[in-house]
Amino acid sequence: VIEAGLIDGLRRAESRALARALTLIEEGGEAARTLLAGLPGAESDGPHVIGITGPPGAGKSSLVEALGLEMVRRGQAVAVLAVDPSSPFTGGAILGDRVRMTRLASSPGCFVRSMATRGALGGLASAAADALDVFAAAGFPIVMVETVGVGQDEVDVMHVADTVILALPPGLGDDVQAAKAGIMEIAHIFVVSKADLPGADQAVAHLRAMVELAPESPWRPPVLAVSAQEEKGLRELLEALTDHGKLLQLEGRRDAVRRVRAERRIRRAVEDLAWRKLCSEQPEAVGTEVEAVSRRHRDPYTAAGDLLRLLDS
Ligand SMILES: Nc1nc2c(ncn2[C@@H]2O[C@H](COP(=O)(O)OP(=O)(O)OP(=O)(O)O)[C@@H](O)[C@H]2O)c(=O)[nH]1
Ligand SMILES: [Mg+2]
Repeated sequence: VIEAGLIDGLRRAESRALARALTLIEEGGEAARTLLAGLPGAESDGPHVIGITGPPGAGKSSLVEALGLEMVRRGQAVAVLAVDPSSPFTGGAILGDRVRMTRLASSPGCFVRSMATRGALGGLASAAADALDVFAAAGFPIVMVETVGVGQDEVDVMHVADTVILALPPGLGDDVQAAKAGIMEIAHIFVVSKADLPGADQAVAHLRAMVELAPESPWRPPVLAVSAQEEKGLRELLEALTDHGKLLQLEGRRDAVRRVRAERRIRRAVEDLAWRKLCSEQPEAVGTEVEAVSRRHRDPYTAAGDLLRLLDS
């Protein structure tokens, strides 16, 4: 189902092959699965995956581009995936405008792509994880994944990252809680973005006080002030990223994270495949159970148990 030469193109990190592969991933379905099954096995540890999240307009894309350009200056190739759950109906064009990383996108060896939603089941988090397999096959040492931090879907997307940066602009004050609690918990680095604006120092102090409250752990999330516009604080942020990357290499942490991630992906695939199989092979049984549960004649767990038994036969 997939074009000859696509996998070879990916191995060589050709932009056209990458774009094509990510379109297939985005659409989901048979072609995506064929592609994923045909990707070469891991020869290295895979990329350091850096997640960047935060409220709408927090300056995430600007931060990703500034960081990416700094990495390029240091001789590293970077891939960026901007995942946008908020506009499943807009398609590519508007998204393309929002992801203004033109300087990074045109840097040699770099690749920038936005991804809206996935046609098939599985959701954004699955699509993001699948996309990372493509970037790994292309040999990128660093992949940055941007998503707006507003809901559970986005927290799920951030689970694909080794290191999560939460970007919060000054002026949020006590509304830091506006950022989803779940995202605060998975952040490894807090960035006060747009630090050239007034109120950055207070925001840093506020976040530091909050981080102090967290229980003792091998990694205490640093709080850094960064201005993408004035290119300030980027060096410190890169250092923090490197430090966190090193910590992950210690004591097989990376392997443990990888196992958790693999389990999550398989679990989602099992759920999807089982559900799809039921809907295509046993539509009447599914319909009967939906009716019974909606009328509270049955509970969903009994219904699920009965439907799963149908899969065995
Ligand atoms: N003053 C200042 N403005 C910035 C900085 N970084 C970004 N901005 C501005 O903030 C606005 C949003 O920036 P983006 O980088 O698109 O923010 P985003 O978080 O990616 O936005 P969404 O993806 O739409 O949620 C733009 O108008 C930027 O010019 C900064 O360091 N300082
Ligand atoms: Mg953005």
